[in-house]
Amino acid sequence: MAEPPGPVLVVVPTYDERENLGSAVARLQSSVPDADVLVVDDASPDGTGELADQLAAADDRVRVLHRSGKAGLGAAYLDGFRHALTGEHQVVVEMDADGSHAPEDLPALLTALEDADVVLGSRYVPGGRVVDWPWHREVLSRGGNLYSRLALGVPIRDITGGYRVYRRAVLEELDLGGVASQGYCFQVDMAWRAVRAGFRVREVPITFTERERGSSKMSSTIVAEALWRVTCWGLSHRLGRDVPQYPSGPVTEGAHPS
Ligand SMILES: Nc1nc2c(ncn2[C@@H]2O[C@H](COP(=O)(O)OP(=O)(O)O)[C@@H](O)[C@H]2O)c(=O)[nH]1
Ligand SMILES: [Mg+2]
Repeated sequence: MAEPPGPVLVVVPTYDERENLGSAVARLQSSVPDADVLVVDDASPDGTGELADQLAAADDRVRVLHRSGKAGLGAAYLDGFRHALTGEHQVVVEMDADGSHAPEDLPALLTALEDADVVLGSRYVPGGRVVDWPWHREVLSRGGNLYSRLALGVPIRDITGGYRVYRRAVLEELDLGGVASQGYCFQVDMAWRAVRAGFRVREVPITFTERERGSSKMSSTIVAEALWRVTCWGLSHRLGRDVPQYPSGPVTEGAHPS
């Protein structure tokens, strides 16, 4: 792994992940020992927040942000990012707690940051894989990606994925207060904002493995929000209110203005 451009913070949103959090953190620490972890828990009824507190008490690299109730993945990440920007971390990672995002893939994502500002872990570029996902989830994911790609006109193969790495400057520059996405379309929103701001966005293959324990928080409300928002963004883009230039290919190399 090439040295990342500074200290790394991995933000892990949790809702009822008590059975998964311990092993996700342990795997992360053996894969990237220097990384710090911020668990963002939405008052999980199963006690994930208390487990996170125990992990934090036992290890300086782990900290916890407790939120008052379930308010969606987007809101949890936004709080996590704001917290990250109060510290010294130069690299901020998004990773699920359920084991779907293999911590063993993180060194490759961090290495790709050498010539990128945002690195997306991608299931749908050559070398990327999905393991054990029910067919309807894969159809939804591939359909969501195809629709987003066509609506927004971005050549990103996996814009909905939630395993990614940001340089601190990206989070500092993007207007996080203007991000209204609550559910999983938060991921599309952030990538779309980064591309429009001219940041270099790269995709790196990952293996995504369906969770073995606990249950998914995906819901029809989350799908509806994504469909609605992506359609609105695409329409305003096509109506010419918002027309960035995109190079083609799986790697989006924007020219950041600075
Ligand atoms: N803090 C917080 N975390 C959430 C929320 N919804 C989902 N998550 C977490 O986000 C990650 C991805 O959710 P998951 O249910 O596995 O989605 P799936 O992989 O698309 O089925 C997991 O770590 C969840 O615990 C939420 O409302 N708040
Ligand atoms: Mg999952």
